[in-house]
Amino acid sequence: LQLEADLRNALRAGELELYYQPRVDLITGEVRGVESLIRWNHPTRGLVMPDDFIPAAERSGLIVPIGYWVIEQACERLRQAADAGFPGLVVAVNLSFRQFHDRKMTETIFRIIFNANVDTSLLELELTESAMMHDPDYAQRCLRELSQLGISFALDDFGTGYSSLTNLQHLPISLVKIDKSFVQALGESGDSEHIIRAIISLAHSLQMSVVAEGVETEGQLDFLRDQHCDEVQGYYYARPMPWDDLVTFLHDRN
Ligand code: G
Ligand code: G
Ligand code: MN
Ligand code: NA
Repeated sequence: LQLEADLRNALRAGELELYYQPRVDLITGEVRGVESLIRWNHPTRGLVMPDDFIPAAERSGLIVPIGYWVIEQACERLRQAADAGFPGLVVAVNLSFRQFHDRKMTETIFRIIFNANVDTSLLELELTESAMMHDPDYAQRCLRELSQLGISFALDDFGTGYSSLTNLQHLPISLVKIDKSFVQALGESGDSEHIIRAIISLAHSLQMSVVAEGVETEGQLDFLRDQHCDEVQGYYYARPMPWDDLVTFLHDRN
C-alpha cells in the first residue's frame, strides 16, 4: 500500500522513465522500431521494474493516467527521432487491460496525437490477446477508430493458442509478437520450433508481420531467419536502454 501511495506521487514527481528496446529487421539488419518499457526511479528503492509496480498500478487505476503519459512520451520521442535523422522509426507502447477498457480511451488518445502533431503511422500500440478477446465488439470498435487515425496494433506475448489468431483476423492488427518463452525453449523442446513455425506461417497468411521476442543467441536468430520471421527483439542485439543511449545505438547501426 505504501507502494501505491508512492506511485500516486511518482508521475507528478517525474520518477517514471521509459527505456527503449530496439527491434531489428532480419533482412536488412536495421532498427525498424523500438518498444517503450517503463521503469520507476524510486527515491529509496532505486530502479523498480514494471513487473513490481504495474500490477499495483492496474489495481489502483493509476495505470490509466500513467498509460496516457507513456503515449505522450512516445509522441515526443517520434519527433526527436525524426530530428535525430531517424524519421521512419516506429515507437511502440504497451497498453494494459485496464487502460484499454477506459471509457475515454479513444478520445484521450485522439487528443494526445492531435496535440503532438506527429506521424501517427509510426505509433504502435501493443495489446495482449486477452485484452482484445474480453469484449470482441468493443475491441473491434476501438481498433477501427484508432487505426483510422493511422495508429497500428501489435498482438503482444503471442503463442499460447495460435488458433485464436484466426479469431482476431478481422481486427486491424499488423504485427504479431511471439512470446519470448517460445524463443527461449528453442533447442530444448521440439514443440517450440513447431509453434513458432505455425505462428509465422499463419500470421503471414493473414498479412501480419512477425517479431520474435527474447532473442539472445545466434542459434535462435538463425532459426528465426530461416523461418522468415520479420524482426527480432532481444538481448542479442540490445537491452532496453535510456533514450540517449538508443540514439547513439541508432547512429552506430543504421
Ligand atoms: O523489461 P520489462 O521488465 O520492462 O517489462 C516487463 C513487463 O512490463 C512487460 O510485460 C511489459 O509489457 C510491461 N510494461 C512495460 N512498460 C509498460 C508500460 O508502459 N505500460 C504497461 N501497461 N505495461 C508495461
Ligand atoms: O511487453 P512484453 O511482455 O513483451 O515485454 C518484454 C519483456 O521482455 C520486458 O520485460 C523486456 O525487458 C524483456 N526482454 C526483452 N528482451 C529480452 C531477452 O532477450 N531476454 C529476456 N529474458 N527478456 C527480454
Ligand atoms: Mn510488449
Ligand atoms: Na511481449
